[in-house]
Amino acid sequence: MAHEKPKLPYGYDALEPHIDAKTMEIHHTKHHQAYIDKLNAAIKGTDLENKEINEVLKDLNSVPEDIRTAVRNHGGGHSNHSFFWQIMAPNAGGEASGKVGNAIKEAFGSFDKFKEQFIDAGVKQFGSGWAWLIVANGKLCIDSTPNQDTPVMQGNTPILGVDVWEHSYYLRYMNKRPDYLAAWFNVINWDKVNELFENDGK
Ligand code: MN3
Repeated sequence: MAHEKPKLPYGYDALEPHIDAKTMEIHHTKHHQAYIDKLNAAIKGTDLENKEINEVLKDLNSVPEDIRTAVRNHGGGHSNHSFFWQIMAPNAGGEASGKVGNAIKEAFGSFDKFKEQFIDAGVKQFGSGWAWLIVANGKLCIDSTPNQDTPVMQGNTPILGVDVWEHSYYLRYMNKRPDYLAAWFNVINWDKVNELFENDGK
């Protein structure tokens, strides 16, 4: 089964004014689709075609060497963007609530301290990549990855992640990545983050 792009669970303009409709449309229809097309081309005719993408990314060393880089980059891109659409929502944002809200306070001292450190991780990720909130060995941590790498590749569980590739913010924020990251906190879908957190809680 070839990989397919998940439908965006809201309209392209639903995250305005924080994330503009044009960026959302190009990001979803062009960038995400390109990762999927290149991933499908790389794994065509191999047994990887029938595996969940995160199962493949967890064990990159077992991917044949001639397609490993393509699977890492484009499979990572497919996984990361499928995740990204879900952890944003209209009429969302604000302080984290529920179990993850409590866990964030416990791990970082306060929500504001968490927000500051998370934005800092996104700002300091040199070049393209992602900033993450992950569960690693049962503990909440902030992480960042270059390119389309994902914490899944290290065996960790992302519960929140933000794309800091320029294509995710340049039309509205131009070179001001910190402004994009601050605005992005207004569209975080904490209900979904709680669901991801509780599922990993076992
Ligand atoms: Mn992107």
